[in-house]
Amino acid sequence: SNGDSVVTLLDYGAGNVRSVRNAIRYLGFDIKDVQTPEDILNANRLIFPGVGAFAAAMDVLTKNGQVFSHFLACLAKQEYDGLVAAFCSLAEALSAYIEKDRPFLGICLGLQLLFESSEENGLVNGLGLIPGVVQRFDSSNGFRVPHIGWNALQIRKDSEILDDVGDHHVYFVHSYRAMPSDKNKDWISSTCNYGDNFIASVRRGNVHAVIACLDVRTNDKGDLVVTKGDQYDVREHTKENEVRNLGKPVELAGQYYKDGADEVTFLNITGFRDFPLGDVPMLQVLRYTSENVFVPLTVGGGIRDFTDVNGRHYSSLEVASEYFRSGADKISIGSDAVYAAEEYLRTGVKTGKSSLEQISKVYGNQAVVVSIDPRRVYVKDPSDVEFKTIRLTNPGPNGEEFAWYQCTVSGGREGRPIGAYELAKAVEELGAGEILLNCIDCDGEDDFLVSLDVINWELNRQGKGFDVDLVRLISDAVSIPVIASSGAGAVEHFTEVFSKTNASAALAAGIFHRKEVPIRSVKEHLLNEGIEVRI
Ligand code: 1PR
Repeated sequence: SNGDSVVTLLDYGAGNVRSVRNAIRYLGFDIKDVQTPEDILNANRLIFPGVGAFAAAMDVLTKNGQVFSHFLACLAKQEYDGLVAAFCSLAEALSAYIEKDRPFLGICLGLQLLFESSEENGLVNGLGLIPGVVQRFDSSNGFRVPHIGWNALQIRKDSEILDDVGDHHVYFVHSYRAMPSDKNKDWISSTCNYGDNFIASVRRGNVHAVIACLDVRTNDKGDLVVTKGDQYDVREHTKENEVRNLGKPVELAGQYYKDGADEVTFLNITGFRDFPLGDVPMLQVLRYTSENVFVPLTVGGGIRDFTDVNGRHYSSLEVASEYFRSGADKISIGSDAVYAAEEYLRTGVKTGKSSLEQISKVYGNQAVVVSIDPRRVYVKDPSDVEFKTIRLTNPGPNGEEFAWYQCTVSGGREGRPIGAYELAKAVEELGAGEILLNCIDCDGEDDFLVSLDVINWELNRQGKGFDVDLVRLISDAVSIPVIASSGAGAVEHFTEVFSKTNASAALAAGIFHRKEVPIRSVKEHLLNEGIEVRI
């Protein structure tokens, strides 16, 4: 019922795809046929066994697949994703689906259509996702065309889908192929030699990342330390009430890099009240870390316009530039993105002046992460609130079946009148390239010695896994990558979030700092569970 046993099949009626249907059923899956572009957007996994000619296939794909009655039905049911799909073609839905890095298998023409164009029927544009032109084999060198028969693949990069193919021999029947080039080399997973070395398979994306996060702040002695909160409270529950000190930022980042972290994130958690450019140690942490850590480094905290005590004004772009100059690959905006999204939703105008818009304009979307710090608000009836609610897997303390996720600023101190769903969609439009999705309810360790209140303890989600309801809501709402964060307590939690949601990466802090679970174990577990990771 949750779609886990279903494979969506894009059969546009041009040929025989029975063997593909049989194979899917043999593997124990049910088949859902694509009827509308919306079926593509809603698929959990999609197979496109292209058969026939390039031009005819593109013709079908680019026609508007929707009928007016479907549009009216969506309108009546207030299914707005359906409304969007009503205006898009199968080709647009397919491109959006693949660009979102959702599970996709294209076979034969289903692969060729991803290229820029094909010469099969004169020059016809393809979906343009992979650089290159599909051309006819050159028969002048003595090789018969079409190329028909079994041939061996030369594996170019790990592609587990080919591992079980006997001796890497597969059967070909085709006259057209795309050739490897500098522009598409990152895509190629295998080639085959038939007169020339053509592209036999491509593979990209859908590799999940594990990110180590270091929340950094100055402790009461003035040292910059890695700390970790419980639901964002970073002070020890002792008489001294000190800031929890879990180590030195540069050392820990280096350690996590060696342990196999795919990315490292620093969050300067008091940046909202301090001025980051005055925080020279933080910039030094970045400089030293980037000398030895060769995975992407993200830094967040305090990215906003600021006027110092001498009246000198610094723009958020200057703050971000200094972070980039010091070694950051991406910057992350928290509070300021909430204000920008609120204003955008209120006025409907993109002013271009927010930190988010300015930084993404100069450094590119891929360099701008928006960090969301939502808190769950239980409601009995979705119509009680103006924000997007979800039906909860685990009901609330008073049996509430719904919740919305309220965005906060200043490290969770202030709740704002905007939900995580509304924020995510707005910041995507304003230029965010990625979303770091925290959840205050799930953050940190479940310290039940402190919370002796039994009901609270039972409801406590800390260390019990990512908030799958929330991650699913947001990762389905936007087409930029979403990093799931908060609540990881065991290796299984990573598998859960990757298998049940469209998160591209998962971030954890506490379990790594407390040395409960090494990063390597997380990645080995994911690999054993069939989830692709970089080892
Ligand atoms: O608002 O632009 O100055 O950015 C401040 C940044 O600092 C935001 O990204 C915000 O998330 C972060 N932040 C502020 N206060 C805290 C705090 O903990 N008191 N930390 C804080 C956020 C949350 C996660 C954490 C995960 C995983 N930390 O990043 O690492 O919840 O933890 P877990 O695996 O132990 O559950 P601005």
